[in-house]
Amino acid sequence: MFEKVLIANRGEIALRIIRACHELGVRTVAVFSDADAHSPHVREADEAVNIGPAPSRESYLLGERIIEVAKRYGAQAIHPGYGFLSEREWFARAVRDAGLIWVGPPAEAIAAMGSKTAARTLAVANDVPVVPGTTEALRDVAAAREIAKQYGYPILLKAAAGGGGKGMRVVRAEKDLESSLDAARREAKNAFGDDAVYVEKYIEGPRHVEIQIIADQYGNCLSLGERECSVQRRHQKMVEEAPSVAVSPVLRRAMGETAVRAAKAAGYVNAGTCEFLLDKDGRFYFLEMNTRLQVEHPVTELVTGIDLVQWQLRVAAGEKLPFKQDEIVPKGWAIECRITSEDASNGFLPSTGRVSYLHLPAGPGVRWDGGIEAGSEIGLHYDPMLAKLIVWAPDRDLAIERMHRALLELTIEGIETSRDFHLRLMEDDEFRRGEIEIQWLERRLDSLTSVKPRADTARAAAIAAALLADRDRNRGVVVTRSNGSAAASDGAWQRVARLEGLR
Ligand code: MV4
Repeated sequence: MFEKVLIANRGEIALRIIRACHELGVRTVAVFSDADAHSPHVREADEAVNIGPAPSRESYLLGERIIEVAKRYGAQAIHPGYGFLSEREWFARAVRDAGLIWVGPPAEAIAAMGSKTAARTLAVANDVPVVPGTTEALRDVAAAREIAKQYGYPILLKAAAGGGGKGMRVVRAEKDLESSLDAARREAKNAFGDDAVYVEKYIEGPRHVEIQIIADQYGNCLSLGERECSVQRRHQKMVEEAPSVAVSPVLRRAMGETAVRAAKAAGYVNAGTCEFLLDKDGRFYFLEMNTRLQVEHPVTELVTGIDLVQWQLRVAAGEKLPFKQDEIVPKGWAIECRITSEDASNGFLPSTGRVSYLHLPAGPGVRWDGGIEAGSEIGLHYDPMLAKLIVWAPDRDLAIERMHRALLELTIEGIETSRDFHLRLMEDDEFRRGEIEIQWLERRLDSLTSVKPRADTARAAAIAAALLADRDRNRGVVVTRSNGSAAASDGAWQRVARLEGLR
């Protein structure tokens, strides 16, 4: 195992990696920008080095500077986390060329999966099912018309260089083809500097299900099962779970074998994820591969018992995976809510300021992967994700109840967060029935964000106000100890109000 690892990231994922390192007896070097001088990851690491001003381009994206720091401080390896430099082929190569170990896939595997059309071509060549369609760029509208006729409407125009839904247009009828093609080309050109667009059959109402894989350097590659990631808004995931209600053991095995085949075809080593669309009839289609550790990795850890970050470090250090595919069976249910500094009731407007008070949930089956503490300044330089709240329980219903309970325990003051929005989500009947697909959240958004005050809300607010006023008068708070039956008839609002007031 390494003696020292540099973590080229910040926030919750930097802390997550520091914790894995320390459990393995590995010393850690953090890097930080001026904005993060007082951040928890800087304090928790054994050493920390300032690499520049707040903007990422002048700090966390300065690969050469980070490699210099690693060498100067005697780190043998670099873990990139997610985002920032994690999927930059040139950085993976530069780390290797500097004589350091890259805790991630080989630069060649990043390249093989980097272009969406290259990944699609690789998939087709290896019997990995993809959505029916072409891969070559469309020449003109006439060609588009021919291909659309062949596959039948609706079709989806996609940017060849694409990602994140940019340069994507659904076309439902031939009369809209020309204008949609122009629009997709324009958007692709603006976003990627390449106006190549190709055609896929449009899949209606699919789920986004992804398979976590991990591979060692000796040709062993395992599927760690699926994550259900359909609850997303504008391509930002909000809730993830493992397993998926839509995946049977038979389907899990088929998708797992497919993901492993795709990974092996790319010469993959380390942790990675194959993204699929899963349609209403249980057919799955490979979309792309994420060649990094993902935000939502904890739900997989909780249902498999496998510490993904530790195993990333172990396989990077040359260890062999000791698991057999047959032994990897998901146990129970895990759910993750991404806690962001966004005001859901105001169009998810980013919120900034100082975290003036923070109370974290705890108790059975609760995990908090956070990057903030009381006093943290939340600005606009980085991603609004502050933390992940993750729960495990024996089944899905219990996991939803547990997440609801944990969210009620969570208090973040000083900034707006997505906490209340997640509470409403956990209460939603369709979500509770597992009736979710990639468009579900955006359809449901209005009813989730404009919560009509219930009849007893004003009364609950009055109770809270009275309790707070009482506290502020410094007379001590009079707690009426409610017995079980009284608490049940109180209703949820009163219980919340009482709790908030007493805090
Ligand atoms: C699709 C699709 C439906 N049919 N392809 C969006 C981003 C990208 N990487 C792939 N995406 C999609 N491709 C076909 N043929 C629907 C989406 C899609 C989506 C996919 C995964 C997660 C969220 C999504 C949200 C909107 C659309």
